[in-house]
Parts: sequence; structure tokens; C-alpha cells
Amino acid sequence: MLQRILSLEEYRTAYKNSLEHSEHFWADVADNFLWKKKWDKVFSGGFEKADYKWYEGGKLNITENCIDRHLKLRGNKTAIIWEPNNPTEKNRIISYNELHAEVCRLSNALEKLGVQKGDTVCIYMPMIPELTYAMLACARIGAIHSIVFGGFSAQSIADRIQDAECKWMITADGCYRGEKQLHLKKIVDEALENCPSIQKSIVFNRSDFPVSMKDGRDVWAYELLKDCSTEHVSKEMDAEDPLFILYTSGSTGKPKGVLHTTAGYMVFAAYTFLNVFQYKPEQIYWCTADIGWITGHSYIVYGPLLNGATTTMYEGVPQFPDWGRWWNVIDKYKVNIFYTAPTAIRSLEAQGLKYLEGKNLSSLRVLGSVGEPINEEAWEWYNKNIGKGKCPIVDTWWQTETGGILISPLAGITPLKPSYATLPLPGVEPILVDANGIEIQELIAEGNLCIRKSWPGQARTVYKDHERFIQTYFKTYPGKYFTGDGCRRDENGFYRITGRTDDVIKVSGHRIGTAEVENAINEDPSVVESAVVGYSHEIKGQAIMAFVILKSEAALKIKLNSESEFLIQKEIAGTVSRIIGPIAKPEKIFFVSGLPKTRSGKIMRRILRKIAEEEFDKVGDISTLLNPEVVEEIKNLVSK
Ligand code: 7RM
Repeated sequence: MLQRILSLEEYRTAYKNSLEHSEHFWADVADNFLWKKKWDKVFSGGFEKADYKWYEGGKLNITENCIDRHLKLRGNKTAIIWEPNNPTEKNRIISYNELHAEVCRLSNALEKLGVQKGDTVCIYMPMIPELTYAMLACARIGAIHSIVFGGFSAQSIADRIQDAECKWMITADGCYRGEKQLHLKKIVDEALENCPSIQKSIVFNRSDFPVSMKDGRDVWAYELLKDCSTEHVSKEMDAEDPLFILYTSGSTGKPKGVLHTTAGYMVFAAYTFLNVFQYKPEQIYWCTADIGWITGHSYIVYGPLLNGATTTMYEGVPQFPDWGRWWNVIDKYKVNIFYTAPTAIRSLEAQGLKYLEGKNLSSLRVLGSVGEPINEEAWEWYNKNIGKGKCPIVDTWWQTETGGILISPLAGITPLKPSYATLPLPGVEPILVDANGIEIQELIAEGNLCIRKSWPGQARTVYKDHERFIQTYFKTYPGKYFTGDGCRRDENGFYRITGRTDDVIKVSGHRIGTAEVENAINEDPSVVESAVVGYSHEIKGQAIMAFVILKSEAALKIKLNSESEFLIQKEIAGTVSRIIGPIAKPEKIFFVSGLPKTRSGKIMRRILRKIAEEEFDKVGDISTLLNPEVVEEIKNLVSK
């Protein structure tokens, strides 16, 4: 098995070694996996053409590493603990043996249907074990999974299916989230109306909601699985064969299909999980993310299973049936490692301490944070009330594109500093560059965060758009990977991520592009044009503020009847929800007569951002704008 870094001294040695003998370092890490054939070359290529490859010539199947290799010693060990939305419903405990049987069965079923190596499979599923089986079955037969988060709309699913030309769909009839019932199959049916590339849609049964099955297209999973064997010979994959696509928002245009490949992602997910959380055999691990996001891919499924860990999957929401639910779950399963997002920590903090009463959290050893900067107050609250001052908090910085954690403390091994992601993992070399792209040599510095050299978990491309991949990540600062984040470095060389410097916002840790939201708002029949920015929000970290120019009829309605203002705001929020999903709904919508624009017609979001933060004195020089007068109008609206 993989070796953990066990002391600060070992960390320093490993770090130095990883930079000086990079290929040797990553070969050593990769040696701990099951290969059908070892690689010929550890690394090749570079950033210029973004043609880097890891472990080329290697042959493997990631699911053998996630499952089969554990069976001999740990077949009866729990792989997945599944906690249902409703605490009165029975939970499910799935051993590695059972996981193996289920994944094999589904692999056989998919092959029986005709799913082939290299096919793209869209998965739109609730947080149930079958979602994990579906991803792993795809990986086992060499199909590329493209998971769409359950909170996205029919239109978003359709966009993603079309972009990836998915041939297959895996979904469920419905699911439960808190008090809500979600009719997933209905949403998928709507999406598939515009997706002729889909040949079959496999439907798992999770709810008792009535669904209509389309003849020739829809198949019940239980029918398909009925006589499939629980043994399956996995496909031999090349190291650089695609493993999955995951769509993520950027500053411009539609979400990008970030592509990860097999061996590099595997090595990196496993290595980071083990070292950051310092996972020890028999520990119970729980990450509260949804598998529809990268955090769920890497740190609910692949990272933990590759290490033979017990990973917890919770179907519901933190406030159901009340805000004590997560503490009950920790108590119930004696969770040792708990990984969540700052936005959740702040929501829980806001409930006061009463929900913690009577909950035994003494099993906790390590706490984690991910998705957005964690403010000091939330860090301290988490440390004191959840970790009882005894659990290191790993503030893990990474991205969909990085595949796994790049900067983070190693729990109990490297030092902590509240609100700092602290030090890079061995094998990762962060650098700060100034606005001109010059690397900042001073130790204490602030700048744009870049990474100097490739690491195995790095995304390989944007699916079917390599040019966009190069443009987005490697052109701003030639020769470096640009993260899109601003960052500070202190006297110890610790990194503090300050947030995105582009038009990407993190709302409750969910990544959303302002351009997507604007496009959705502009689809609304009442709207002429809009501009969207993020602003600080006490609980969500960031929230969405929209400035909208209405068509004259709609504007007139508001003039005549002030109630219509609220109705039109609701309508626009509804439009965004329908087109993207509820997570992209603007928190605040202001109707304006114009948007601040340059003489060439470009919207000055920088000005809107300052106004949204109510930093009116930092708006700067507006005299060169086409329409400086709107700035005053917008300031007045926002400050009201
Ligand atoms: C894992 C994930 C990536 C963006 C990234 C940052 C922000 C993530 C932290 C963080 C400060 C952290 N992937 N971010 N983790 N900022 N501290 N520990 O979130 O692709 O959805 O988003 O998230 O801005 O660029 S993501």
C-alpha cells in the first residue's frame, strides 16, 4: 500500500525530493498500485501545448485498484456507509465484497446493452450507493462518465449531453432531499427531448414516484441487472485513457468539460487522500459533498476507495430533520475524519450550540474544509465546537482542474494557521506572479496563483476543445498553469487563497460563471441586458447580484404598480432556475436604466463589483465611461 508521510521532517525531505527528482518521486508513489503493465515513461510533454502525459505505456483498471485489490485482506470491511435522507429509513452498509459484486453486475449489464470503451455516459443520480456503482462500472468497462449534479436543470443536462455526445444515460426515478421530493426522471425526460445521441436511459428505483418509461429508450436497472453475473473481467485501460468528464464554470461562455485520465488521476487522488487526512486503516471517513462535484469524485469515491477506506455517503441536507443531523451522523457511525465546506460551517454556527447538545463527537480526529476561503471566525468555531480543540483542520485548496488537493496542511504533520491553506503537497510547486506575469521572488507577497510544473492529477483537456484548454489555463502566464485565484504568501511560505480574480464566483462553495447567469437572465422575455457579479455573503461566502435593464413594457409595469417589481424579480429568478438550476439564482436583482460601459461597449464589471461590495469609494475613475451617470444611479439603488 501507499506510504504516508509521517513527520514534518519527512514532509520537508519529500518536498525537496519531489522537486529535485520529480519523476523518481512520482514513480515511487505510482509503484503502490495494481498495474496490468508498468509504465514506460513517468512524464512527458509540457504546458506550451498542454500535451503532458503521466505514466505513459502503463496499463491498468482503476476499479481493480478501488475494489478488487482489497478483497483478499478486507473483503468484509465496510466500503460505503449510506445514510438516507430520512433518519427513520434503514441505512445501508456495503462491504468491499458487495461493492465488487454490484459494480461487476452493473458492468456486465452495461456491456450487455452495448456500452463500449470510450463511450460517454451521462449520470444524473441522487446520493445513493447506485451512483457509486454507476461511476465505477463505467470505469471498469472503459466508458467515460460525465456526472451532472442533481441540482442542475433539464436544460443544463441537455447542454452537457450534447457537448459530450453522450450515448447513454443513467438516472433514478426520484429522490428525497430534506422535505423535498425531486422527480429526477421527469427532469431527465425533458432533457432527453433534445438529446438524440442517447440510445438508452437506465433508471434506478429509489422512490415510489410514478414515472413514464419511454419504449425502446428507458430500461429499469433491476430488469437489466436481473440475470447479470457478479463477476466481471475489467477492461485493460491505457494510463492516459479518459476516465471522466466533469463540467465546470469558467469566466466566459458555457461550462467546460474538464477531462481527467486514468492513471495520473488515480495516483493523485489516492496520494492526496492518504496524506492530507492521514487516513489510518479502520477509520471512518465522511465527506459531505455531493458526488456531482469534483470533491465528491475525488474524496467520496476514488480517493477513499483506492485506500481501502470506509467512506460515508449522506443522501440528505444538513438541516433535516433539524440542524443537529450531521452531529447525529458523526455520533452514529463514530466518524473519525469529517470534510465539509465553509458555507456549511457558517450555517451550522448560525444555529447556535443547542443542536450539539447530547451529541458525542469524541470520535473525530481530523476536520477538513474545501470549496472557498474559510474565514477565521468560522475556522475558530469549527476548531472549538466540533474539533474540541483537538482535531487539526485541513484547509484544502484545489480545483476541478487539479483533480485533487494541491495546497493543504497534512493533518497532525504540518503546522496550521487559520484561514491559510498553508503548504503545497510534495510534488506541487505554487508560484505567485504579478499582473505582468513576472514571478514574485519575495517570500512575503501577494499575486496570482500559478503552478510551475504538471502533477499527475492535472486535467488533460477540455473535452473536444483543446484550444480552449490552452487559452484558459496556459496563455495568461506562458509556461505556467494559471489557477484563476488570488493568493497571499506569509513569512513562513504559507499560502492563503483570497478568491477568484476572474468572473467565476463560488456561491455556497458551488462554482458558477457570471456569464452563464447573464445569458440565462437575458433569455427572460422582460429583459434587454444584464450584468452579474459576486458579492460577499455572510453564510454563502459569495452571492449573486444581478443588474438588469428591462424592456420598456416591463419597466412601465413597475412604474405603474410597485408590486410588479417583486413579481418580475421572481420571474427572472425562475428563468435562471429553469435554465441553469436553483443554485444559480441571483440573491439580489436591481433594475437599472443602463450598465456602466467603456466607449467600446464593454460592461465594466469591476465597477459593479465594488458597488456590490458597497465599497463606493473604491469605484475609481469613471470619467472615461460611455455613461458615467449610471454609476450614481446604481450606487443609490444598492445602498438603499
Ligand atoms: C474543490 C473545488 C475551485 C475554486 C478555486 C478557489 C475555490 C477551493 C478552496 C478555495 C480557498 C480553499 N473545486 N477554493 N478550495 N478557496 N480555500 N480551501 O472547490 O472547481 O469547484 O472550485 O474554489 O477559488 O479556484 S471547484
